[in-house]
Amino acid sequence: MPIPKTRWDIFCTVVDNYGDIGVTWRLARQLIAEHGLAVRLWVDDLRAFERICPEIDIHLAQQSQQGVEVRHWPSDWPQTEAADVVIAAFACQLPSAYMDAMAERQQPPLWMNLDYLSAEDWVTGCHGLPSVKYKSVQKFFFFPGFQPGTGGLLRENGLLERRRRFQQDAAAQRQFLHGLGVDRAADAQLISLFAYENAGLASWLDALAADSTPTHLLVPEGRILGDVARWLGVDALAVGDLDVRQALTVQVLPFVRQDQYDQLLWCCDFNAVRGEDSFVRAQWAGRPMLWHIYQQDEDIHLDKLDAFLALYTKGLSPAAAEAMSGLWRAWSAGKPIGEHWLQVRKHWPELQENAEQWCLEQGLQADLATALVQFYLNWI
Ligand code: TRH
Repeated sequence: MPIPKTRWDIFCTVVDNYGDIGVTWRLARQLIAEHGLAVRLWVDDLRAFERICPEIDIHLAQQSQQGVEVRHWPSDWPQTEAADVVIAAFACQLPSAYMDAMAERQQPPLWMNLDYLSAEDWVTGCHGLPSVKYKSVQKFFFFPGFQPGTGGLLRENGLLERRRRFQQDAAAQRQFLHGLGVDRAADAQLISLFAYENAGLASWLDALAADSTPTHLLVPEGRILGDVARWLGVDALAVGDLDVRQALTVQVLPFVRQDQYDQLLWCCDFNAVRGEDSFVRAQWAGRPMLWHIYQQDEDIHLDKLDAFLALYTKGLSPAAAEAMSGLWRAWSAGKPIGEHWLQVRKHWPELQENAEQWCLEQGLQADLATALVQFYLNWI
């Protein structure tokens, strides 16, 4: 059913890092490109936005980027008409004047909270349920997820086909990597490393350095660089630095634009990712991966980690599942992972197959943007 041309407002507060803006920026673009909607994206921190989209002018209150009307979300809220659909990303609190504007509309808008991603079972039961009400305006929970009955994952049309074509095109990969200053040795495995600070890193780098297979480790600049520098025995690292220790070549990359980051994941044999958005993108890369989960109070992130592992490893042999789970749990706890890595290497072909199979299975679900639009159509 074609969707009427509606206006959508997406609100994003950047709590920290890049996941909040990463998710909402992808969503806004997809709603426009694939569903023909008019989307405003309200962001309180344009500097974080600029890191993943360098065209952003951090001084502008309003600008158009790839069809998205990007608005700086100022502390003194301007009088604004409320949209037909309002998405508060990750439980952010809307400006009270905007809430009043929603309530004043003749036809109240559809108001949704786009929640954090979790593989836990309870998500299926809560997705789509009504939440609080403000005057006449009802808010709904919208949960992304991996299982039928959730809101699914962000996945643009044709993404998996593009990814496969790229992975089959050695010249395109070489050219892309060359653009980042990466010259991959033919026999080296390529690994990308995007993670929070992690005391377990040294043991992994020890294992990679001592390995008989050479590794080229690509590290986009960010929070893990201090641990990498310590292991290398250097004071600091900067973009472009390249150091070799035995079988391991470590190279620091610039923080690239979001689309390029996808391509980087597609090039690599193994991707260490974190948070939420890079975690999902590594799944679409169809390659074995390692997740550094975002830490939460009272260790509730560990339940999320186990819930995902239970789904992700269900197609694996018990030995491979145990190796993978051991690696992931140790990494997210900041424990040494050298031994776990060696275990995982024993099951490599199986893990590669599983990564592709998982990607295919997830690709059968409706994507998150389509699920949001469908939710709206059902609601009207
Ligand atoms: O940056 P993250 O850790 O983000 C988040 C936030 O901390 C958030 O508050 C928290 O709730 C969430 O994690 C769970 O990790 P994430 O989600 O992977 O976001 C990183 C974004 O940065 C993602 O969109 C990919 C993008 N990126 C680039 O565009 N270029 C790069 O070079 C790299 C390394 C990442």
